[in-house]
Amino acid sequence: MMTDAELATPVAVLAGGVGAARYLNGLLSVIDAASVTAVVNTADDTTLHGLRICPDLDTVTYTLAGAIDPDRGWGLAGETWAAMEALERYASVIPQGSDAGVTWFGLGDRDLATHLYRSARLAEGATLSEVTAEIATAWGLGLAILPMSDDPVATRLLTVDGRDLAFQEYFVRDRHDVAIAEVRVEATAARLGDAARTALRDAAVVVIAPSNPLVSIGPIRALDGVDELLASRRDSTVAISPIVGGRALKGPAARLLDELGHEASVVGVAQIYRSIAGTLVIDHADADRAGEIEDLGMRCVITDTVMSTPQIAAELGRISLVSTL
Ligand code: FO1
Repeated sequence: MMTDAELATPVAVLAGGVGAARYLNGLLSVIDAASVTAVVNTADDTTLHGLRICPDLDTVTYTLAGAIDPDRGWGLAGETWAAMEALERYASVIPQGSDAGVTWFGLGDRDLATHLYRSARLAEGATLSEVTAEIATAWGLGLAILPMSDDPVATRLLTVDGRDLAFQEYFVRDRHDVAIAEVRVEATAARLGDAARTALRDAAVVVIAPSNPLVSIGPIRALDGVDELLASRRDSTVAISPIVGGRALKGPAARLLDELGHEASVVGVAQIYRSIAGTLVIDHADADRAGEIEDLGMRCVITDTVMSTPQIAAELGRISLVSTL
């Protein structure tokens, strides 16, 4: 592990789910967890079975605890599904219009414990920040994992055929296999958390993780003051492109960029981030686009960004901290 003197710390990371979790895992192998704050998207959150479910927070927590299912990228490894299977009994009696008994969103038996705990604590009046910290501690984690806000925020997607979908209806139920005309972040009354604001202000480096720029990082940016704060420290803010060779490694980022009028490439990502990040990290596969990124006024760093091994993730973590020095 390198010392903080060799790498810029403390670090604040804007995070979505799987890509951010893998990046953070690499980062934690090169610097001390105590100098890392993850500010995590909560606009994918949903309430099912009366339980509050925070997919990106849980993906980050489970990944860093070494407990994530490595193939799915969400939920716990070695999971069992007895509760979901038992719910099928009620499928034939669910009244029209009821949200009860949903099984298209898979909640594993042990994962359910996290949602039970979170929901009970929220019902007692705890904030999402407090509960998230408790869950991270229970999983033995030393970094600060912060929900972007303690207030409800919801991403909604308007389909080309006129339907208005909640994020998980789009992502999981419809398997993001539907054309989108508009992404809306409902965040009117939501505030960036105080600890998150302090971390983003005081970090030596802010890293925008390789997450979906529109539906993972977009909702964090939609909170009042976030873009202004990042723009004011643009030279020490670095983004990592989640698009490699015109494709997203996971999820619908490339398709969504295209549908919403952006170029599905590292140059399209640069256009989205150029006002808030001075540096863009891209993969070797896109080296031929570096000049166009620099023409947009960003520094461009080329490395391996496909985190197929812990060593590559660690090197990406290290490079992101030296790229703004
Ligand atoms: N993703 C799926 O594709 N199918 C699921 O059934 C599913 C369940 C699920 C349960 C808990 C959780 O924390 C995440 C879950 N995810 C599931 C992943 C998740 O909803 C998405 O990957 C994110 O929201 C996108 O970042």
